Amino acid sequence: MHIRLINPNTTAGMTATIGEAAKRIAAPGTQTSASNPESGPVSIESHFDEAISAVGVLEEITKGEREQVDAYIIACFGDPGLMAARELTRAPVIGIAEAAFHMATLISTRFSIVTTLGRTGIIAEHLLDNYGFSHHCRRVRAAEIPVLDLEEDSDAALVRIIDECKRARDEDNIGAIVLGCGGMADLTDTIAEAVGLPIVEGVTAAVKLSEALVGLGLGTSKHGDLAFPRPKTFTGSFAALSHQAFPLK
Ligand code: 5HY
Repeated sequence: MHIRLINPNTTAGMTATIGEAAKRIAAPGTQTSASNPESGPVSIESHFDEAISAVGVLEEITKGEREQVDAYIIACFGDPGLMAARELTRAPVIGIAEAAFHMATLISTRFSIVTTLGRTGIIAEHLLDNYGFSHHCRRVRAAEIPVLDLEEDSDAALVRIIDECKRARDEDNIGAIVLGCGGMADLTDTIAEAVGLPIVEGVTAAVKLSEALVGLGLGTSKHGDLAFPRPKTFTGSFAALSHQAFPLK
């Protein structure tokens, strides 16, 4: 099976970090590849960034459909464009936030999230509500680091993330911690060692869930709201999307 990881921001270094973490955890026989859109924000730290990045995600899904990809992972903790992406394909599409929430509730009664900037915490809260995990999550915390510090000032960023994880461990009465950024995909073992709690990271969680779904022969349902979009005219800079024939394969 071929799993495509889509980093919705346009920072190639972070795409590589995400791709390497996936390759390390993938089962023998699972091919993984990682891509990011050409156009969009270098990091996603707001609702605006998310909205723009979602279009890039959909372009990457469209490319993947022409390469016979078997499953897609949206590797940004806001799961940008997830539902729209599921409309474009029969393959499973998994967001790293959703994957991490599912895995965390399988190993703990309550978990906390440690993300990058406090201002994006509300995005995680909306997802918890939307996916029905709010009552499992004690707190959405932030290390107050810009996303690109994970690439550009990673040692200092790691110290702040570990400190916030320790505060969550000592104050939140939890059994596990969810890491709130795709750019943290290579930090799981180091943080788990330092904090002494199960650390759930979305990229690797989503790889394992993708393998399970494809292994079960399960894909995105085309009955109901995730059916292929109805072909129609798109105008202006989206004109090329007009009257696409689905499936795109
Ligand atoms: C992410 N931003 O996973 C989110 C993290 C965040 O560019 N990749 C990003 O802070 O919401």
